[in-house]
Amino acid sequence: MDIKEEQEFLLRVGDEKFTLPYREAIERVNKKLETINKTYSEKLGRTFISSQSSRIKTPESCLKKMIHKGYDIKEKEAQSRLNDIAGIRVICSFLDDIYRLANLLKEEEDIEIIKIKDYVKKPKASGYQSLHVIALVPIEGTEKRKVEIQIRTQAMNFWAVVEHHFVYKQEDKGKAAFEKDLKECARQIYKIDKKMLLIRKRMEQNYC
Ligand code: 0O2
Repeated sequence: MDIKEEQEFLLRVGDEKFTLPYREAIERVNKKLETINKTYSEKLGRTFISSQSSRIKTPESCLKKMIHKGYDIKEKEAQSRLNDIAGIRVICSFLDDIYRLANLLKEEEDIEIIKIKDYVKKPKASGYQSLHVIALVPIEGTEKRKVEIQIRTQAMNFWAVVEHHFVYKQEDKGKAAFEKDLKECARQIYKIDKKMLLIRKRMEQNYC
């Protein structure tokens, strides 16, 4: 491990020069999401996006991922390899809203969807469910940056936040004791999400 190389990487990736373009890309997508939410909440007669939040990945977290993936510890390598330096999380109430939103993002002309990871149809081994949309977003000049938009239901988010804190980010072996129960909870959450969607559809037929 080259400590000097790592320290330099941490400084560069934490520098405003590196992070500013990502902030611009996030701002651009956030604005799009706000417009989409306004239009579709009116159209659907209910809240479309319950909440949205964003973050820039910390230099330490970037470094950890680069080492884990075996990438060269270089700022340019981080920019081209890491999809989630800029991350936006969008929470919807219903399963079908996840795909509705992904399709709406595909229709946006100035952003290019480069990858979709469907952990709703195919959850991760942990039980993690979410739809990840990776978009290439233009910023000033000819520059572009990747933004990972994680779209999930409120129920999926409840699971993911708890699991992220107590298991996903933990290194100790003790976490194995919770994995089975968490997987079972993730399965129950999927069932509940499907049931809530059916109930909503029945209610819509009833009232509309
Ligand atoms: P953090 O701290 O949340 O930022 P890729 O190069 O895109 O193929 P990557 O990024 O490992 O490889 O892809 P993946 O597996 O889709 O994971 C991206 C992000 O999804 C993770 O970022 C987490 O935010 C989330 N995630 C993935 N798996 C799990 C899981 O099992 N549990 C929870 N709670 N979240 C998960 P980071 O950088 O790993 O972490």
